[in-house]
Amino acid sequence: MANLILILGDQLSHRLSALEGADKDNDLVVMAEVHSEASYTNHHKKKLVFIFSAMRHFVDALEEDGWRVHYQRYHPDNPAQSIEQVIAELVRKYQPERVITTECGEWRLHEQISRWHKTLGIPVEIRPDTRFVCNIDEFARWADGKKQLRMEFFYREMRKKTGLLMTPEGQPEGGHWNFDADNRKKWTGKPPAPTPFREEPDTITTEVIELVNEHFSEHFGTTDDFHYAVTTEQARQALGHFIDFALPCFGDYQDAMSDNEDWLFHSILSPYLNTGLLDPMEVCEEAVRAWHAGRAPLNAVEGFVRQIIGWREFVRGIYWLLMPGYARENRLGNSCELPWFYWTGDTKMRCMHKAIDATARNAYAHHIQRLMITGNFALLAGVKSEAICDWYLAVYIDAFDWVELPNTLGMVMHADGGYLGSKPYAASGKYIQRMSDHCQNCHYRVQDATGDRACPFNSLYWHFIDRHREDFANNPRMTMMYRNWDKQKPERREALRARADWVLANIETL
Ligand code: FAD
Ligand code: DLZ
Repeated sequence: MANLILILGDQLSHRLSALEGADKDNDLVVMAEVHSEASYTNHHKKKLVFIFSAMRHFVDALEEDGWRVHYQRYHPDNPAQSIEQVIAELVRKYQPERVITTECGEWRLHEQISRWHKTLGIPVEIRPDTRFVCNIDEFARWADGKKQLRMEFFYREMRKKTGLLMTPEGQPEGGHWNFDADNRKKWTGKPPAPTPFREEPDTITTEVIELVNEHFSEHFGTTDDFHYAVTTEQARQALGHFIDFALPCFGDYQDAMSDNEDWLFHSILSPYLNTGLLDPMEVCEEAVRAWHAGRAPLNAVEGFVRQIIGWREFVRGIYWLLMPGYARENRLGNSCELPWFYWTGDTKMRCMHKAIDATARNAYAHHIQRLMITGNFALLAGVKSEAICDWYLAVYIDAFDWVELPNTLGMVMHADGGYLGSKPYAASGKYIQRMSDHCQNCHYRVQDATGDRACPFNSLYWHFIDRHREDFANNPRMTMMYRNWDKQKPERREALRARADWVLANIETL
């Protein structure tokens, strides 16, 4: 045999670089469901179903296409329980010339694979992951010499590089790079939010659901009502569904939250993008086509494209630029344990309950819930970075280290000292009230900052500002917050501190 071609569970693309130029008659594609990948975090049960089912469907498609595939289905008694053990077994059995693979999405596994030439005595060729618009070296060149990295400037480079939403003269369509100012509307039920795309489980998915329920019953969440796409064809239908029904309002309600709607106008495409079922350029081009056809406004399409060729590429660049040290950053010195209600949703804070409950049911919460509800609370309470990062890695169907870590540690927790974001997204209950209808159904009173029923976000917000004066007082984007804090009467500041101390001491009871 010539080569082993290793394809990981988040590399399910027929155009994967590892497959380029391969010899279908002699090379062997290797894919494996293994305990080590299924258990490095407390993966949501729906994430396990999604990955295993998508892997199984992908193998069927490869075989139909004439590839020879070695596929290991999960069983707790399999002798090989890690990717490395699977490869080691096959190296012994077939003595291939080399292992070919595509850059993986996580430092942990990347380190292991990079050592296989020593540990397994086999040459390993790691090819660049061409599923991204910007490769790792290109990002490093862009970042070189910059003190702070700003997504907005990186995004403009990606717009120029891809030509997306650019005029023939090289100018941004509509005369602006960014239409975010138009994208901050509160949603009050109209227009109605579309029902999300649904794919009912087929035989393969049903089998996997049984497997996950049997062997991963202790994992977070539920397999009930699994309806995600598990093939490229289905994921393309999900993309079409988004373009037809949600994209037109995506921009307007991008920052909105609702007590009654889990998905609002979001695309729910991240699981497919992150596993290779969809290609980012294909997705953006489809959205731009909708704009050209007059089926979606520019603020929506630009906002959507920015998330994908801007934020998504930017966080990946930062991950590979700064790992492995990045994962250990905790610059705000946080020491609070993750409150248990992050796992149960059992809290009287309505917004937190709603975000965590949706997460447990769907393995999904939209960006603003992740950033401004569960993330904001962890930031204000000073939860340990490692603990909150591990939570985000576990609970979402789209969570992979390269994208989860910079979003959580950098964007939410500001634990990297502001490398990713120029200021922390700290916000009081007022923001949640402005962007949602949660507060009107909450046990706590959003208009109060002190007293037994005061919204915990309010006093925690001021506590955060107060305790991090040294970190932020000189940040020009935070000047106003310090001015507001300083101009409050000393008794008021004491009362806010006391309420926040109580909240922190009794966090499990909130
Ligand atoms: P939409 O709102 O429809 O956005 C369209 C696409 O843009 C998404 O599918 C996604 O691919 C991309 N995108 C949007 N925002 C970001 C972003 N900040 N970073 C990277 N890509 C982005 N996204 C993940 O894919 N995996 C994660 O593990 C993840 N963890 C997160 C953790 C925290 C604390 C926060 C604040 C954000 C995280 N995000 C993560 C980013 C974002 O919340 C999700 O990509 C988005 O909610 C996915 O839902 P959607 O497909 O409906 O997105
Ligand atoms: C997430 C995941 C899970 C749950 N299981 C597997 C698996 O059994 N086999 C596999 O090849 N990949 C799996 N994955 C995806 C990997 O964890 C992912 O490739 C790495 O974290 C790098 O992003």
